[in-house]
Amino acid sequence: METHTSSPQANNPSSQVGSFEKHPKGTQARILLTSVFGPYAQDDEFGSRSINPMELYHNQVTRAQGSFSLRMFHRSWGIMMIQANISAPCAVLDFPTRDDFARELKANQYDVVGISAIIVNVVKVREMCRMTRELSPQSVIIVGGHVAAIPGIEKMIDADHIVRGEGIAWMRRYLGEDENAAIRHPAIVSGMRTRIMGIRLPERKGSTAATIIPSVGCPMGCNFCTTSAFFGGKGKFVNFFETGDDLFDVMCRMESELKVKSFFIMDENFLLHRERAMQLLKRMKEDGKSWTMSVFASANAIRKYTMEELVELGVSWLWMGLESPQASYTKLQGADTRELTRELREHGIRVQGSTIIGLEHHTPDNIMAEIEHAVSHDTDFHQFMLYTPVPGTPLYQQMSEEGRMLSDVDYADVHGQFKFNFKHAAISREDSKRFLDWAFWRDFELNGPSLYRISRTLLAGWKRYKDSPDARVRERFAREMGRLSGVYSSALWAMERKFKKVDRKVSDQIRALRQEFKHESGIMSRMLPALLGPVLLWTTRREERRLARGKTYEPPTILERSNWVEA
Ligand code: B12
Ligand code: SF4
Repeated sequence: METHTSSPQANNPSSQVGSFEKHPKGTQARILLTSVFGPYAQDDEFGSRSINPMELYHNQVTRAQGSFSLRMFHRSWGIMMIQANISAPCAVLDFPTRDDFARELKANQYDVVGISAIIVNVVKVREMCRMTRELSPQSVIIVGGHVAAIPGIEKMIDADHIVRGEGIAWMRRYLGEDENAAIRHPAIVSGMRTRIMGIRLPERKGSTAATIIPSVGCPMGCNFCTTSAFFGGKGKFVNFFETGDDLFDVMCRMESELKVKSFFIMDENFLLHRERAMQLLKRMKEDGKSWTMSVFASANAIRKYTMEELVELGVSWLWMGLESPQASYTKLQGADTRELTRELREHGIRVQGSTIIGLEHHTPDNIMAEIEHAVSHDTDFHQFMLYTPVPGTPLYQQMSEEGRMLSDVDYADVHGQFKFNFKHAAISREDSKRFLDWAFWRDFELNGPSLYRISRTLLAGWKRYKDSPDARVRERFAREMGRLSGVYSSALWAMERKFKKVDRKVSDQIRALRQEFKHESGIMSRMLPALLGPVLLWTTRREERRLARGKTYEPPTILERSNWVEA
């Protein structure tokens, strides 16, 4: 594994609080790796917050879209990666309840209990350390993940090791294994229990993308970015798969193990590494792979590619930081993000924009115009986040030095979806939430449900590429159209009716798109809306009533063992 770092730990991307000693049992040690306990989408004394559910879209992207919000859970990939790369007997416990965690501790004599968490969940970590000391006193407690960046964390929780940064190398070292051995990528289904318009989508093998994690960190080093800071900051990151060939091999393995052709590439700035991406494309072409990829990339990285290259690579969903038109981030320099978004969508690439509310130059007078500008990108999805100084980042350091951090804000509320945790020059804490909520609402009001928008982008891509001379590209769009056109048309049928009374303009736009789908679809897909449309309209209305009654969703508890021998 290569570490792109020139930090004091030149060949040691992770650091820790406390002294380092290998575990005496080495690879014979029995290990439990766990995420923090739920339930999550509720307000409680352990730091759960109803506004902060364990859902990507509903938490920070489509949360104002009611029954049209995309609901979905993702596993805790960090501990899955660690489990796949150690040879000790290991159990991963994902999304336990407190009872599940207690039961697992009592049922097995664990030598090591590893807890993975982010900053908002620090109180849960404290409770889990307490429970481990009580129920499994022989266990060494190791805490890793972003929570480790909290200043003074060692005094807040009772753990033996607190690991900052990359955890695979650290854990291998701790168990006396070769920390530089090649990374084994686990088979990860990217999402589960997907729900939209009041129905849960069937989970057939191959129907959901596989997650691939090529690297952690990002060398761009934006001042607020915790992922970049946690893995070394500006100029640094940790690569798990160095070359396009390495990535191609992993993807081929996932294709056959999980029966997928679609990949969610969990790399903060995948397109930045052009050489690797182009080498991957070369291999894809040689082997006739018609894959689909969802990637994160900054505008400056996207600009390194032609639209044709992106389409040939199979990029079909792209998460791009828009931040603000006034922002001076290097990643945005020279980019007309509105024009770029339009172009990407015309080529069938769904764009998820990300905008920051409460940057330094924002004032009550200019913020509405900035939100309007963000919304005018008409992206397929839009994430809004408060400007948030998070421990470990350059921004946090700067705000602390300027004495602007608010000392009485609970870490459980530092997630960017509530209120400022610092003193802003012009916007009050209360107003920060109002502006944030308004941004979500405005995007929904103006651009309609994201489901409508992604249907439109798919259709644009299909019309452009259905006769493409490149068979791989043709096949990809035909596959997506074949799989989705009937379902999308049915959803559009229901949406059109749903919006008739609320917003006539949006309803008419949806209708026009539905007609286009009808024109482009096969006979089955043309007939489906008459049957499925009314069902979706009914489930949508039922879901609305449920949500109004306060219904929330929680991920299932999952336990997976590897190299296991019963004690
Ligand atoms: C997937 C994801 C989620 C999933 C959560 C899935 C889950 N099961 O927890 C969802 C979408 C639900 C989610 C929600 C939230 N998330 Co989130 N999420 C991510 C994301 C995109 C990927 C995480 C990942 O798998 N990375 C790849 C793995 C390999 O890296 P890793 O997890 O960091 O693990 C490595 C090390 O940290 C370490 N490690 C991790 N655990 C352990 C344990 C031990 C024992 C050891 C030794 C080492 C170790 O080793 C691993 C391998 O190197 C990251 C961004 C990112 N790129 O990392 C944000 C991120 C982790 N999320 C973040 C935040 C803030 C949130 C939310 C608060 C939402 C929000 N408003 O943004 C909520 C919280 C929900 C809740 N109630 O807890 C922040 C964390 C900030 C911080 N400093 O704490 C991140 C970094 C995004 C960001 N840049 O702001 N998230
Ligand atoms: S480009 Fe994105 S991932 Fe990279 S440092 Fe900036 S915000 Fe973080």
